[in-house]
Amino acid sequence: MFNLILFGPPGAGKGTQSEKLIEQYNLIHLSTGDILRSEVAAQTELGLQAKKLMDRGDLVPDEIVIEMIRSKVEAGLDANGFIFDGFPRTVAQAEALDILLSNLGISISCFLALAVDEEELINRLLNRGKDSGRADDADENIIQNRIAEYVNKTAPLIGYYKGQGKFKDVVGTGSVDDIFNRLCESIDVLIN
Ligand code: B4P
Repeated sequence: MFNLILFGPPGAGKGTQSEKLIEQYNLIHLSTGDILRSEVAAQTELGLQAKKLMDRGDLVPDEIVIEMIRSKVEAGLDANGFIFDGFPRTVAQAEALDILLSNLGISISCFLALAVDEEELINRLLNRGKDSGRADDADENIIQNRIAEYVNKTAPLIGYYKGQGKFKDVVGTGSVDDIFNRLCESIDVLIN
């Protein structure tokens, strides 16, 4: 299996690029943001709990997202591989993912990090907020909180995956197609 973590700060384009990568490489897309938003839309107990945190731009507790991912991975083991989009977001999530995958006899193949500067991130998210209906895109203070959560809790994953020799950074600015081509170049080196 080829198992990719697509990493980056909020608004880096993880969701945008994952949509294209799953087509190109026939992978299963696992976005914890999308899964959480579908729980919110279905008004499940988990969704109601998560909504308050997401609307403020805070991370949802590790135990919740780890359990969500566990069931999706176990259900998708006959696929070519997975793209993890927005997960892991803390070192505890990364450690839990390593244990989950190793118990299933698989592992992360690479960790591609989209690099985008803060001004561009804020512009993209405010822009999406105009018509997405997402409360976490509507207000610059909430976006700043999401970026702070990223810096404090998520960015340490770069060191974690560098330690495993799986880290590769990719310029995340420019056209969607240019960024996609850069990601494909990094992936093709690994799978060919
Ligand atoms: P996510 O849904 O993961 O969202 P994201 O970080 O906002 O976005 P992404 O990087 O995917 O950006 P996108 O492609 O959409 O998380 C939302 C919330 O869920 C979190 O704040 C947290 O509360 C919770 N959550 C999720 N996972 C969690 C976890 N593991 N643990 C705890 N909590 C968790 O792109 C953004 C915008 O930029 C779009 O409008 C897009 O069109 C635009 N764009 C993309 N590429 C562009 C380009 N090249 N040029 C210009 N614009 C571009």
